[in-house]
Amino acid sequence: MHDLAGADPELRFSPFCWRTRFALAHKGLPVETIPWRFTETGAIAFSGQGRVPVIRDGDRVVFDSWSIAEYLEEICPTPALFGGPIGRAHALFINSWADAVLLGGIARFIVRDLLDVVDPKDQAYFRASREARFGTSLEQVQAGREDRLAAFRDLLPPIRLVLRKQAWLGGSTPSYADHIVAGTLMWPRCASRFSLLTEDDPVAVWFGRMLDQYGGLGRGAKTP
Ligand SMILES: N[C@@H](CCC(=O)N[C@@H](CS)C(=O)NCC(=O)O)C(=O)O
Repeated sequence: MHDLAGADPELRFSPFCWRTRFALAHKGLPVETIPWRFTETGAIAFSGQGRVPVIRDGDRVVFDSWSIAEYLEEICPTPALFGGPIGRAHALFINSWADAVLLGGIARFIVRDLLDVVDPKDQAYFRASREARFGTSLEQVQAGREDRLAAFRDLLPPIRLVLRKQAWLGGSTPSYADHIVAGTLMWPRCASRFSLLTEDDPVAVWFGRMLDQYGGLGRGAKTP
């Protein structure tokens, strides 16, 4: 698996790669991760596109975290990531919500911090591409973040309400829905020292339990 890394090759902070790491661990499938930097497009050219995660399983190459989850479910049905077509359809909603709402929300708190952890050879590309996306400097995007925390936390009631009724987004055990949201929260955890959640937030408590799943895969991940 080609996995986004920082200047420190042990620092892995891609929210999409973390979704895949959790899904592979859920299936009990061993994985060798290969650190990848933004400007190393040649290293994943074999996949026909320029983003990670990319996995190679024998002759099969699969990219895009959602497609990888579908592939893993096909080759290794148990333990399930989705629990059937309806579960998969619901997980697709979570994936879209995480991409459209959570990632964009989190980016505004950590995008300048990311510049400090990406590999020096990636820094110019990272700044230019993200500043073009936001239409302003990374410093300006991140400015005043303490004042914006309450609005970010107000995005999370859909998760809190579910966790009030059940231990995991997947019900009595974690499912790919848990991997999507936890993978997304691995991004700020592994790229920044800024805390988005209070310790007593039910989302933080659930995330703590996710960090301890799969032999403490998330808990053991390097942080800045
Ligand atoms: N929809 C893709 C998104 C993958 C993606 O955007 N990955 C980022 C790393 S977090 C990337 O490779 N970006 C390359 C770039 O920005 O040049 C997925 O779910 O895997």
